[in-house]
Amino acid sequence: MLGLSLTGAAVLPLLASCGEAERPQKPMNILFIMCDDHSYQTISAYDTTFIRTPNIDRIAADGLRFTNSFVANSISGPSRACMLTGKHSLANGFTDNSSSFDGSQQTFPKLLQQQGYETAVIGKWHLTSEPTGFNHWDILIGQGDYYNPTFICNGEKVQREGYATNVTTDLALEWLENGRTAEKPFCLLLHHKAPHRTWMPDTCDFDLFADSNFPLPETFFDDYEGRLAAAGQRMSISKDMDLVYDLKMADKDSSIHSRPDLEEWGRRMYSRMNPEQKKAWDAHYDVVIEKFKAAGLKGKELDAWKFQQYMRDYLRVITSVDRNVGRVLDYLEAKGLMDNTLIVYTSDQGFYMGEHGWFDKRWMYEESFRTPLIVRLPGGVKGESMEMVQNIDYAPTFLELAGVEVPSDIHGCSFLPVLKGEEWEPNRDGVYYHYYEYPDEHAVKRHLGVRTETHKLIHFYDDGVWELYDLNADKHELNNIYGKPGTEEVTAMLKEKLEKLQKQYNEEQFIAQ
Ligand code: SGN
Ligand code: CA
Repeated sequence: MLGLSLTGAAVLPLLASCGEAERPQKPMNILFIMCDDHSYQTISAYDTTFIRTPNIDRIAADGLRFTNSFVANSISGPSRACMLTGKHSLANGFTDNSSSFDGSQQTFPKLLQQQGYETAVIGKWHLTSEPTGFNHWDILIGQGDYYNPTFICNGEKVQREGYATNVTTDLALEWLENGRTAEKPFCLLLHHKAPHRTWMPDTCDFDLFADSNFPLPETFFDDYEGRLAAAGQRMSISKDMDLVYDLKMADKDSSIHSRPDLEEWGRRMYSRMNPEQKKAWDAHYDVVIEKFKAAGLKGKELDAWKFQQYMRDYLRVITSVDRNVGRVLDYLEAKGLMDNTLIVYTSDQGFYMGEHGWFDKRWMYEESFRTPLIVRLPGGVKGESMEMVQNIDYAPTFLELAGVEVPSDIHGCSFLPVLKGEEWEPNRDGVYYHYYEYPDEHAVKRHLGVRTETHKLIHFYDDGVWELYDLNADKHELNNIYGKPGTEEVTAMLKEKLEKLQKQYNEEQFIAQ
């Protein structure tokens, strides 16, 4: 027997349909789909400016779309560690991408296993140490590759032919069909590499968006006035997005050059492809390269071209993600699993689609602090939620759903009541954020802060610089009003909230003196 607790509203639905009213069903399965760097701006359930994502929207149509969904630390490894543990970065020990996850600590997959769940992680892992708490794991190495990626499957290296998003989905479907024990509830972490830099599309998607002309974000030519850290960053589409590496302008007579190390990396990624993939790649990019060379763009025209080219590839990669999400949903439908599976779609953080002139993430500014979160609970509410949830809340939500008592050392707060349309009292007043990775290639200074429904206070503590934004009056966060007359009261109130949260999360050492 599974030793499962089947009491309480947490286990939905309790009764089987089709006249099996006497026999309680097993607890809800959990399918946790996560992409890497997928912006909410490029999911049509959130925003239709750039793309339609009909399959991700299928989850939203039958579930809840969180508008105010935040991460605790906007970068891959740390974000994943926050999700697994339900704890902020300092407490879980994985503060930046150079860390190694201490796999001996408590995680939600381990607690689910103890409750009788079968657990698996397939795709991007990015936590350096080997996964623990999983019956099955098949992970990409580090960032993983788009073409013919190498995985580590339960400890064994395996290279697999094909495009990462398709291959990862194949592996997930194979595990669902033949790998798991059908009698047990499952928890599957299906974590894609896509759409991480350098946004390499699948060969079948090259023709998409070829004639699109995307609107430049209002803040594309931001001058960073009043924001010292933003002015010092290195993630600008204009200055830092590489023609050869990021935008694939490696011409055959080598007349276009960029940063030598990045050119080398670009060549390495190309060399991973098989002859057929290379042929399709060349047939597409060679034409774009010739047009680009003939145009001889400079200055703002060149910047705008880079933005268009970036968006085209990024959106092609998203198209493949969406198609593969559709394959998984079709499978669940065909197998009758939709009524007994919680489906989550999210990203490890948000991403800049040219806002402030940027790509990448890391900042506590909205585009990277917010992350898409769509959750379909069978029998749960549908529509949009404005509750301020955070990725440390996923673990306690899954645990409550499974009927596991949430350990008291978990920082996050289960939002299962929100999914059921009930009142929600989170265990915090405001959302806390802390980013640690400096120095780094994108030169984002360490910072922490608190966000409420109306304001955001950020402390770049290595430089003793504060920023304050009124989110209602200044949705693009262009006007830092810290220290301006009239802000004394709101600043004091936010500093108090910040200090309280730092104490709650045992981060006293970072309290500003
Ligand atoms: C790589 C990327 C960076 C990116 C980090 C972190 N460079 O280093 O642009 O910020 O990953 O991304 S790349 O040349 O290797 O593409 S994360 O989402 O995995 O944390
Ligand atoms: Ca990421």
